[in-house]
Amino acid sequence: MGICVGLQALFLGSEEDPSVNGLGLIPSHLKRFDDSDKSVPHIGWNSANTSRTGEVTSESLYGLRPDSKYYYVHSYAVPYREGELEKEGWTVATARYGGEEFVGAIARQNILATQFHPEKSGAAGLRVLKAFLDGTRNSPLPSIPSASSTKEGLTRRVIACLDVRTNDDGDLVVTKGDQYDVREKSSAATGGQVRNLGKPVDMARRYYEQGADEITFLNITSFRNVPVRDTPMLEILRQTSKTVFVPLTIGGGIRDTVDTDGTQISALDIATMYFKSGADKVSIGSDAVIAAEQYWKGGKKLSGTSPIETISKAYGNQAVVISVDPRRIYVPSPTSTSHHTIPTAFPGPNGEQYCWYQCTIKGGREGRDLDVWQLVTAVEVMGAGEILLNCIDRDGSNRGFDLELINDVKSAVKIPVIASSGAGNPGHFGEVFQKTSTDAALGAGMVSFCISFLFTPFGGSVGGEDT
Ligand code: 1PR
Repeated sequence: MGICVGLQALFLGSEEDPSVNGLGLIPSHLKRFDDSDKSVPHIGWNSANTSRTGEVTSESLYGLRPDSKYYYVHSYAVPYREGELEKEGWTVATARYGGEEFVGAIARQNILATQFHPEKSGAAGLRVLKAFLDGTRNSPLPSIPSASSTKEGLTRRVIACLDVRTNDDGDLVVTKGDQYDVREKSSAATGGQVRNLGKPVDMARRYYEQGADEITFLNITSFRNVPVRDTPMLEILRQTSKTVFVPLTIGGGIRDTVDTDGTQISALDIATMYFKSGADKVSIGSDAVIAAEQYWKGGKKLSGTSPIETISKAYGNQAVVISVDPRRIYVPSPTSTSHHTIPTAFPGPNGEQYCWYQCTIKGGREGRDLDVWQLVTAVEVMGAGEILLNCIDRDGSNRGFDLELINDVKSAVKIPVIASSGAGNPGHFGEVFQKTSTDAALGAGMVSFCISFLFTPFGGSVGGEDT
């Protein structure tokens, strides 16, 4: 059974590296998705439909269902051409992305290969793995899916985020900031303590079971005074990946580090430890800002040594997320600053009609002379695969996402963007999906209080299983 690159290796070759031949078992090549009309990589939940032309099918190939969605994360795909592979004896399930139809899964005799990740596709994906292991190639569909439930195309992801840090007793807890301030203000009993929403592994499992499309852990304070290899986040990932079968992203502290015994550990080595512990993506915040500053100061030259470049070179750009922590800076006119400004419908305290977004590092504690447009365009060139677009002004506010910021960043890059900060109710997710072209939306504060909204059919995905 081949998964993702395991499917790709069965073909003759790929545009990704024309000098490297595939095994040549299947007579076709892979090509890069066209990014003129959509984000690339293709990240998220899409179909794997053997009844491609929409005719109703009563049989399932290895547990695949036309009304289920499966998790894909790739930039190269096998274009589907009717009959080309079937005449070689292959059964093909396809998906569509923008105007392109491509091979989602393919089977012949004792071979099954999937472009999507069944191990990260929730219940729908686990069903495919079980069918393969049981040798159940064909089985009757439990119920004939309705045409509406087999809606083609990529759905938009709803991501549950857990900000994780040690509390003052040294326990690792899920916390939540209000404009990045995670300490309780309320009663004298809890005043000043780190807000404690619960245990990371338990909460991640609950979010998965209730339908989250992805889980993101942000380690908002690097774990001091412990050897890197004992970092509690590694154990959290190992435990979480035993019960959560959707993609896991880990951020916080992905940087070149000096261990407690003085040894140098590279960002790539830290990322490798996280990947080996169960992470699918790593998120880089502060060091991405530093690398982008050097990129612009150095005349847009790549150093080849930034964490973004080294990790995406080793693991692919789809494994690297850039977490952006911007805050609004109001200006009376675009000529008031050299930074990339936008007109805003929400004037500043002195009636300013324009603003720019200042990048920050260290969890918002330090503002930098770099704007979000400079950051996201630089990291895209360095090989980042996705942008996690937070917003300090909206963080924990329950006032909804900063739609102006999201649209501005979406116009600047081709890689997927995750809208983040401000979600206070399900309607905010509907609003960001309807008023921006964001590829995904993330919630932290509200998700910990009412995740069941994930089943609200507002265009967000319903995870690997239609409910
Ligand atoms: O700089 O590479 O070590 O990464 C640090 C990471 O930790 C960054 O991703 C940074 O955003 C995050 N971080 C650092 N300090 C805080 C804090 O809150 N004091 N979290 C923090 C920032 C961003 C999201 C947040 C969303 C959704 N929080 O995690 O949850 O804004 O908010 P919502 O509750 O409104 O939905 P590095």
